[in-house]
Amino acid sequence: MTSELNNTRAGFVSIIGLTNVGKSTLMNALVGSKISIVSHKVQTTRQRVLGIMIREKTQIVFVDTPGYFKPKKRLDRAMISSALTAPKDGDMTFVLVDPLKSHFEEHLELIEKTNFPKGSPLALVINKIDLVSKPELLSRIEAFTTAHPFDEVFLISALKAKGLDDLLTYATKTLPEGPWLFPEDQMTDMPSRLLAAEITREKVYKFLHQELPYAIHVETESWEQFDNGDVKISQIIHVSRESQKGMVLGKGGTKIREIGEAARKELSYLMGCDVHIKSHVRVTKNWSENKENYEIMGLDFNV
Ligand SMILES: Nc1nc2c(ncn2[C@@H]2O[C@H](COP(=O)(O)OP(=O)(O)OP(=O)(O)O)[C@@H](O)[C@H]2O)c(=O)[nH]1
Ligand SMILES: [Mg+2]
Repeated sequence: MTSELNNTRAGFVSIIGLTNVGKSTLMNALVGSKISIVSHKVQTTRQRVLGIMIREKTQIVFVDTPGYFKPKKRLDRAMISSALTAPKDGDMTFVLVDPLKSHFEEHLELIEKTNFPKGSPLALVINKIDLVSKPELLSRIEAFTTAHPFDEVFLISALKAKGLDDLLTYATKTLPEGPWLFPEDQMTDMPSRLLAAEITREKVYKFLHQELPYAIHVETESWEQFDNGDVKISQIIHVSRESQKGMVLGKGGTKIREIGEAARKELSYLMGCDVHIKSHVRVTKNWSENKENYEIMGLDFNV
């Protein structure tokens, strides 16, 4: 394996921040592939997602995390606990903030609650700079850097791929020396069944504009691989109430067909083969109280 090269570096870079600041968009842009799902709504990412890349002799393992918000339910607590403990297990942290919103106090609360390992590099990454004016941006930088000592400050737009090279150069040079941690062609540790479920969940969010999606859980029920490489996937879209079932199905099943088609296209592209998806909608009360679902997502059921 090439990791036996001399002078290699490797490590984990946790990306943390409030919900909806663009953490998953950033990780996908850095790695150059869609690994973590993205939506315009809050609380999209539910578990840690690894995005692995190699630059020069450094293997950078980005850890996308669920966004920070005020937890109410068991799933919320599990998501936030997973996010807040990520930096402790990592070598470097990017704290991603959105300068647009008046979320200054919440950003600070997040930084206070996070268990940063002593001595590990901490970078403030201001995202969505395409949406703010220069004076506004300058006043935000001053406020954040006064509130907390960051080792570096970066200004980026994950969506427009601006400023990403500086971030990669920083990680490449700063991660500790050591052998690579994953095979050189591995891009994530997410099992294909979970990735397929995540892609469908993203399409549900995209095609349903109502408030309901946060009650949704997608499960890959079966996965068949044929000799010619084609894959046939059967999925269940769990909703919590009967009324939500109709919304996901749409009139005459139009909505679920639209969702399935979009998921099929994207998965076919990502996997480089023909994918067939059959989706069903099922009312499952309290899916978020089922311990097994947490295990699949790598979340702690009892926090
Ligand atoms: N204009 C602009 N929008 C962005 C940028 N980065 C992300 N977004 C948008 O912000 C929204 C949220 O992006 P996500 O990547 O899902 O945010 P997140 O922080 O992962 O959200 P959670 O997983 O819910 O915590 C999406 O609509 C993105 O397209 C950016 O640089 N500029
Ligand atoms: Mg996310």
